[in-house]
Amino acid sequence: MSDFDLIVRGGTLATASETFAADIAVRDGRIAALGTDLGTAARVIDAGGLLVLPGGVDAHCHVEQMSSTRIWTADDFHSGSVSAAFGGTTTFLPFAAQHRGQSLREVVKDAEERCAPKAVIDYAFHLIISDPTAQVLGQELPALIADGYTSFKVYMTYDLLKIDDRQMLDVLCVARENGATTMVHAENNEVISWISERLLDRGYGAPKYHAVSHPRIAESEATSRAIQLARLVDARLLIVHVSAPEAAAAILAARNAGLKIYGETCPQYLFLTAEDLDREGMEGAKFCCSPPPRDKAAQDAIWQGLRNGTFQVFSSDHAPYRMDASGKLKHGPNATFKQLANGVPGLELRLPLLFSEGVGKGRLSLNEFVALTATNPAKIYGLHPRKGSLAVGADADLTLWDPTWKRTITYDMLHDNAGYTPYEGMTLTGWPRFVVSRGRVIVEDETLNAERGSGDHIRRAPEIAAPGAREPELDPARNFGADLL
Ligand code: DUC
Ligand code: ZN
Ligand code: ZN
Repeated sequence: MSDFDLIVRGGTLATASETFAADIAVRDGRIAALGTDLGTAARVIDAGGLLVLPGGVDAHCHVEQMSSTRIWTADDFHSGSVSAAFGGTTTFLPFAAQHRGQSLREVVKDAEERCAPKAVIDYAFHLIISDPTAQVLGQELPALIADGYTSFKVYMTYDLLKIDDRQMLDVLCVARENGATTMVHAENNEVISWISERLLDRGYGAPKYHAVSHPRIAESEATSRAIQLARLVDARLLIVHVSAPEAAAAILAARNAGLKIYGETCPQYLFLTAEDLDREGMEGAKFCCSPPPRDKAAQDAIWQGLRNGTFQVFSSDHAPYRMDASGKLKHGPNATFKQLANGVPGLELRLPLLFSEGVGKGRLSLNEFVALTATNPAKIYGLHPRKGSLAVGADADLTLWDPTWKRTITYDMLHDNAGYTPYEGMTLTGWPRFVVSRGRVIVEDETLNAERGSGDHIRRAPEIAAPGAREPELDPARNFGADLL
């Protein structure tokens, strides 16, 4: 009889704050001991030369979700979670999306029933609120928050999803009073639709005009407005998928002013530019997402934001649509930019991209990488310390990372259903060798070993803050934006 189920021996452990050599022992799906000479185990993994990281937490992905224009994402909860696992992510937070007229409770039930039999990694759901009726605000939302649905996204753009400022204030107040976090897609809808109409009137419908119709000013104006609305009612707000330097600056200023404002960015804003939308024919449609990728200088500003405390969370915003009539080209092979489903895939490459180009190229420390991709999202969304940490008692969710493994990305090596990757041809150094979810080795030798439905729904609890309570400690040593002085 062994002491433990699993020992990971001889690796270098990295958390959001420390890097040290230790073995990890696992029992009943949890980390049972950290140290050396821990005893015997049913299975021992030699992690010599590998980094042992908390499994990634992807806090923003659209999986088995129908868009407001009734296009389903290419991934269901099986393919999406498999793809995430191969990329070193062991927990994801997809959306249970409300379309206007729907009951939130039914939306949640539907998402859960779809996900439970399919997911191979653990999960929790954010809500999307597009119809904040009196019934939703007064009854459904408070009840769902009490049941652990403690985060929700709202949109300031997209005709069928957007809420106005008054509705936003209502949602922020319900979030504050019930201990939840609001996430916002911040782009000015009037600016986008005004430019779009003028472009289309003049016959400019190619994919590249998607970027023209979503200018930086639309993003920064909405970001600043959202921050002021949250400030007015003292609510916690996270700005998702930030691409514009001016929006990043507004977030940083708000954080330095002590507001409960958080920021998220994504791979597409580090590795793609608006020029990608200008590829031959409809190729550019593969890169159409909102907000759109900007330019090289904006990429640099987003990297800076990852270092200086503007962004706490690095998510994929995985929104996979195939390049056919089921997805991006629902409106035909010559669809205008306004008719294209918005989104790019990214669940599987989120960690390898940030590790290779961030840690590998000296832009981020290993500990910052762990904080951005696992620990901070777990803390902000109420999953910590169970997820996002390497502590005794935490779930044994581990990614055993080979920092020297060099591979060139081709779509064939990935496991999602999008049919393409925007990152085709990039060579990255640093990939996961083993992925462990609650003590189960689910990826090994580039092979999946996980049953459909073996992922668990991780229940969260609302955070009822006492008056004057502090926000989660993410990195107390950080001097936000000191590099800008
Ligand atoms: N924009 C969104 O708001 N959601 C999904 C993907 C995208 O591009
Ligand atoms: Zn969005
Ligand atoms: Zn999104």
